[in-house]
Amino acid sequence: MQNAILLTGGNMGDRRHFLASALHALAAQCGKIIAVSALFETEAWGLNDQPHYLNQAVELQTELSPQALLERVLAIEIELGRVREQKYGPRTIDIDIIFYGQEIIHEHGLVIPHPHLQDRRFVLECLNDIAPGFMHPVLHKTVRTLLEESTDSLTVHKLV
Ligand code: PH2
Ligand code: MG
Ligand code: MG
Repeated sequence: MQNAILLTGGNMGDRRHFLASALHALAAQCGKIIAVSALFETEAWGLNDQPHYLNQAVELQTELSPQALLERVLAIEIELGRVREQKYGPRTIDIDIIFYGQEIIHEHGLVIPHPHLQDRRFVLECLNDIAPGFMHPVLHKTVRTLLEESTDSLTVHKLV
């Protein structure tokens, strides 16, 4: 049994609906939901000529291995109608595994911790909302510290 932290996001269609559907599917298929962050409205990272995203962090307790969790998550994206087009381009739903306990994994298609989380304010703000004291197993810094040190200037707004 492990605690995994995932990030959901989307910037096409009814964003709240897609994030709520992803949360529901994660609870049904991947494990027990331990914590859910607020919704954050975030400026698009990577390709800037696209709508703002909604992002949310989800912590779950799971019996699935990291590989099995990734398979389920990719299947949920497809169930929810995701079509993969452009890298960093607009999407209805994206579900990324950010942390899997303190495990460090480098496999084709599966790198944990997520290799860019420390560069992206939109990820750090969502994580900080539910797990500020979580220690990054490679960088040996907490989420709170990574956020304090972030130089990403893209806007992130917590929705109430
Ligand atoms: N996801 C991306 C690329 N850029 N920007 C924001 N704000 N939020 C995302 O979830 C996001 C992004 C690729 O997965
Ligand atoms: Mg992503
Ligand atoms: Mg993804």
